[in-house]
Amino acid sequence: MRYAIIGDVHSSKKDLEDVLAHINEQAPDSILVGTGDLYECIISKRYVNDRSFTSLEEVMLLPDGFEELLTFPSVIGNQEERILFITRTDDPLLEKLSAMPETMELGVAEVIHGHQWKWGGEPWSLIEADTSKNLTFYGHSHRSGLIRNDCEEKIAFNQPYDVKGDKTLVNVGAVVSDKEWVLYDDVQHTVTFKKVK
Ligand SMILES: [Mn+2]
Repeated sequence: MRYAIIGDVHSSKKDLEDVLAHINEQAPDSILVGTGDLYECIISKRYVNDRSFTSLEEVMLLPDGFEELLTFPSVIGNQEERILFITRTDDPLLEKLSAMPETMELGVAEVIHGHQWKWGGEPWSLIEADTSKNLTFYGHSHRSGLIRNDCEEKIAFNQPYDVKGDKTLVNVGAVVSDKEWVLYDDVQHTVTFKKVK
């Protein structure tokens, strides 16, 4: 089975349309899976404790037709968590957000947004990942990357990387601005980083 893994869309409809068209062209048989932060919360995290809101339009970017593109399952990101934290409404979209799981299993692999882990330093990067599988897909930093056995490797696009056996972390990059995604083949045990030209 092949999976097209995408995330950090941040409500960018145009970038998502371009990535979905690219996936449809390069791997039409693949199953779409999201790594979270599909939506952009427009309330800064500095103000989350100040007040709550009663409509989603006040707290998030929702371009016309964007929601219709989100036909695939996704784990929850920090943007969705913030939207949930500050909004009180019976809008069914809020219910959809609250049903997004923290992790998803793809056979032997796992998908998580990654904000739950320890990040920091300069440049800001992943310090420690708490994983339960040998192969984990995540996002959050908007930086495509591959960490095998705690060693970060320089990646090239369109080149399959073997992910069998080793403890592997795959950052699938961001749809917003970068138009990046990852193709995971669980029969060949490979991941291929992809980017819309
Ligand atoms: Mn994030």
